[in-house]
Amino acid sequence: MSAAPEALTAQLDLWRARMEAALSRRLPPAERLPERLHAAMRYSVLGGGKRVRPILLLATARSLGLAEDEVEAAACALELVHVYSLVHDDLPAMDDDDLRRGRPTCHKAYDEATALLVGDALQSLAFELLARDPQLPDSPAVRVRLVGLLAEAIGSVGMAGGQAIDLESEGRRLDIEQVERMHSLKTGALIRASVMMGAACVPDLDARLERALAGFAAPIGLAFQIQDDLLDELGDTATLGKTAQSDRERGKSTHPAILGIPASQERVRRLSAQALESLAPFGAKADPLRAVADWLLARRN
Ligand code: GRG
Repeated sequence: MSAAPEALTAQLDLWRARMEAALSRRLPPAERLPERLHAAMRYSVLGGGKRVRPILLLATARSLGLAEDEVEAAACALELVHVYSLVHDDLPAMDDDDLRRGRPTCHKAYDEATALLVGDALQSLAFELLARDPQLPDSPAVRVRLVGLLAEAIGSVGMAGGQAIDLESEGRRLDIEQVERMHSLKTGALIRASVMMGAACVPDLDARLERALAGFAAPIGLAFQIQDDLLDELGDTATLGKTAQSDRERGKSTHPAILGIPASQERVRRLSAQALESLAPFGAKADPLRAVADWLLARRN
């Protein structure tokens, strides 16, 4: 069902190059006042990261027959809010990390106040793009749907809420249902939005296809986070580009900590199968999404 590995690698490289250029064009130039803030925004966003969320949106768009140009600004908005969350998460008040994407974290390369402002400004820019970017479909209804989906995904009933639960539960033992609920907010909500924002760009999308995409996105979001926790446990800092074994050191409740490695890997396999089953109504049209799902769950960083 999925693309050959070389074809997929070439496609991922093309999508990443497209996103690098698209993000660079939409970020304020480093020479523009206030220069230090703009330089720190560009430092944090450009030149790294897998671009998972934009790639999920681009693959969804392809499966729905949309042109990539039409969704490029929405893909940028997703990456901007994701980078905002990483920059804030790395701060001493949260996870206190020195390394991100193989480089010093934003507050190490600049300073803590700048890192706070970088996160704030990236979040604002994301919503400005959804409201105003000329490349998005010229429909106020589509733009309002996109704003609503992204806002809900990252607020207190989405990513920020999941992060709050994660911080509150450090050093406490959660059961596996509580961990999965936390993950579905902290990571899953933005992954789900990446797919559903593609769906939102199609006016009058068939309800069966919309349900199929929602049924794909939820298990993929959870499987992605479990895979991330497995990589944290099994990977090394150089390959990951961030500090390995950090969850264990912080006493975090994760799938590997609670269930062990083999059962966590089995959970990823089951969630992945559930996600792929959900795409059945698309037939071969959803092959781009199937290929991206395979890549996400076989990744090494
Ligand atoms: C600060 C509101 C707020 C939220 C922070 C994203 C996040 C929530 C915390 C980062 C720590 C973490 C492990 C989150 C889980 C999500 C995740 C797997 C993030 C890393 O995403 P990747 O692998 O990173 O897509 P790259 O660098 O490739 O973009």
